[in-house]
Amino acid sequence: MVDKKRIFNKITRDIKQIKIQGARNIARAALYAYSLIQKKSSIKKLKSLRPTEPMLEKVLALVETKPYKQILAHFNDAQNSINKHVFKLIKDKDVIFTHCHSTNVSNALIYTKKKGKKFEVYNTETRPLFQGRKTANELRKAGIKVTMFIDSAIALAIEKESRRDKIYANKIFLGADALLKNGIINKIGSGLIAELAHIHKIPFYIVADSWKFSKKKVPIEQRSLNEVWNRAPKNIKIKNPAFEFVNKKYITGIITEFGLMRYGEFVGRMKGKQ
Ligand code: RUB
Repeated sequence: MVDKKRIFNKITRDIKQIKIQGARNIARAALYAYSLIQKKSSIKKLKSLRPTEPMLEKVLALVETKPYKQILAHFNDAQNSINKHVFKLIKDKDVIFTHCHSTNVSNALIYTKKKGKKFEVYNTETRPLFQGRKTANELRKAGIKVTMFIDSAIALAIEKESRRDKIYANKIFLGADALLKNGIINKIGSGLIAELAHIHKIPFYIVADSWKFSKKKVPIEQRSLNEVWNRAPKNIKIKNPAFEFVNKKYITGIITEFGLMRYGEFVGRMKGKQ
């Protein structure tokens, strides 16, 4: 029991401190944590850790009615299906742009590489917590060529006009924390990327497990100011939103375990669920 409590507490700490990050990893870890201490108070605690995570909520609601193994199986089943649909979309010589770290995106890119497609990836470092390094490392280990940009260089990575060497991303794949009726929520910076993609006519795809869908209002998590500037002078105001909303009008398509769809089509399919 003591050990279970210790592991439970470590998981909650790691989620809070973003050592365990990304909607899918958070939901999976929370499912495991709950399996250790199956109490109502565990659900309450786990849900409170990251407020912008419908998948976390969904999994913690399912634990009341479905067996652990059945819920767990969904993560890989959905990912395997997503991988195959992303594979179809990627062509040789593509330059794929991504932001932050999304397991749904990374796994699909690694699968596509393993299946023999020749493409490269541009990504952003993702301040203040640098999740872009995790993405770059994972992809590099899988043999994918990665070029990482500082966040303020997003335009250089995706605007044709800015690049003298005529190399720029020709497809954008972002993950999502929440899939809503009118658009998605993902890491801060995603809105800017979406607008640039729209202006420069670069296909902009969301790659996400459908369990991230929510009909509820999803709050945007505001994180500690110390992440931005540790011991900043007292009279400077700092904002540190973790996520932002991206309107569906910018989304070329969404790839879930149900395949590639227009965003409205996906929402139609989810009607009646949750
Ligand atoms: C991670 C992030 C990811 C989504 C999707 O933010 O915005 O794009 O969570 O990830 P943070 P996944 O690092 O603050 O958790 O595909 O892994 O579910």
